[in-house]
Amino acid sequence: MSEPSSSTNAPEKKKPIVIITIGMAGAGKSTFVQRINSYLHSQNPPVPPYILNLDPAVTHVPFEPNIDIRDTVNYHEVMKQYNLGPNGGILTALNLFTTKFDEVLDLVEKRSADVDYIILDTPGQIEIFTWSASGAIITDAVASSLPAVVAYIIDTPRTTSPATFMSNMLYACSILYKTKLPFILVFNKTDVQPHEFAVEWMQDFEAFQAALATHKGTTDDEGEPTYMNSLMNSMSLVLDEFYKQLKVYLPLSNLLASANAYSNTMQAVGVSSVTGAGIKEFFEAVDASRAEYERDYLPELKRAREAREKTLQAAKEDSMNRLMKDLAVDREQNPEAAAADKWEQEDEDGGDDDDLDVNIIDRSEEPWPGQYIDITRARPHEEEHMSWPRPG
Ligand SMILES: Nc1nc2c(ncn2[C@@H]2O[C@H](COP(=O)(O)OP(=O)(O)OP(=O)(O)O)[C@@H](O)[C@H]2O)c(=O)[nH]1
Ligand SMILES: [Mg+2]
Repeated sequence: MSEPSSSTNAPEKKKPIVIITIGMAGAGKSTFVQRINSYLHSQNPPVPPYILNLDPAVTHVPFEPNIDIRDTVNYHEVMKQYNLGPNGGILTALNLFTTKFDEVLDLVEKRSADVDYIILDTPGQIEIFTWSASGAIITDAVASSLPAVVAYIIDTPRTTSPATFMSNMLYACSILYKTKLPFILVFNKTDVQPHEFAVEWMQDFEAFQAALATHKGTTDDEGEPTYMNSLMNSMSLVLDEFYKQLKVYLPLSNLLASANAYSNTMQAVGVSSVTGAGIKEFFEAVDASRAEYERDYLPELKRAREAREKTLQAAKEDSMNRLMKDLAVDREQNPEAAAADKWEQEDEDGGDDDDLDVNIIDRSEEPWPGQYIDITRARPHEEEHMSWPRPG
């Protein structure tokens, strides 16, 4: 009855896509987040993103985060209270924050009608996010409710040596396989060092082999190839498989039209967070990732959920069967005790099954210590300034 355009507009609003920035310390993650933030604000009309800062130890972030881990957990207090060093402190702060991540997700989901991009800036020490339980919980929680993509930030000037380049790519490879999310290799700082060498190495296996051969340290004093050389050669064969899925975004967008046609898991783009070069291409890669998330990640997620539910159901049935068997054996062995066990009959008129049901329901309704960790109540401390994130 009403105009079709107005009635279809609202349901057609795409879900926002979550950009998870990950990268080695100092690769330029925060500067990159600032750059994409200002790029999105400068669009016509502006599309302000929703930003989460997950680095508890940072003293200054070059953007205004909508949710900031530092509002929730005081990193210095955590270090003091738990007697931890800087990395343990960051990890524990992230763990504490993760216990309340459901509330964060609620806030994010509430805003998803108004925003197109949600950006996560992660702690400087890459392994704290990529190899901790909290990092995995946050990534999975986000990716199971919204489309998500990993932006792997690479410090291009620092990866010009073949060995460093390969270690960085192996790390990228491990994160890709761990998260299984669409992946964008963001070669940052191209104002200092253009990333063409990296594209060549990824696309031309022989070019990388040639670079390896001339690299110092790959031959010993007598000119014989070292152990390092043969290790790097075999590693580069592994990476060649990883690169096969690569699509490279060049600033010549007419090249992209044909490239978009084939399926891929990984994209590469060169940017400068300082000058803003390549940011447009980065967003083209993000848009392509949304389709990939829906095509590859979502069905896999559904399959995993169904499998988990089946396993849970089977485990429940199994433990119930074992409980019933144990009860039967118990009664057989102690007929007197079973007869004297009047509690059941007094308490409940129904059969055994009903009695068990009542117990389960009672337990689940009662709040019990392991059910929910309230960090503010669990460790009351006057100096612990934990407050809850303010919606932006
Ligand atoms: N020339 C140049 N410098 C950059 C670029 N991006 C970041 N930087 C510099 O790299 C340094 C580190 O940048 P950050 O954004 O703090 O890096 P980060 O990855 O967030 O660092 P941590 O969170 O501490 O690991 C800063 O001095 C930035 O100015 C870039 O595109 N070009
Ligand atoms: Mg940072």
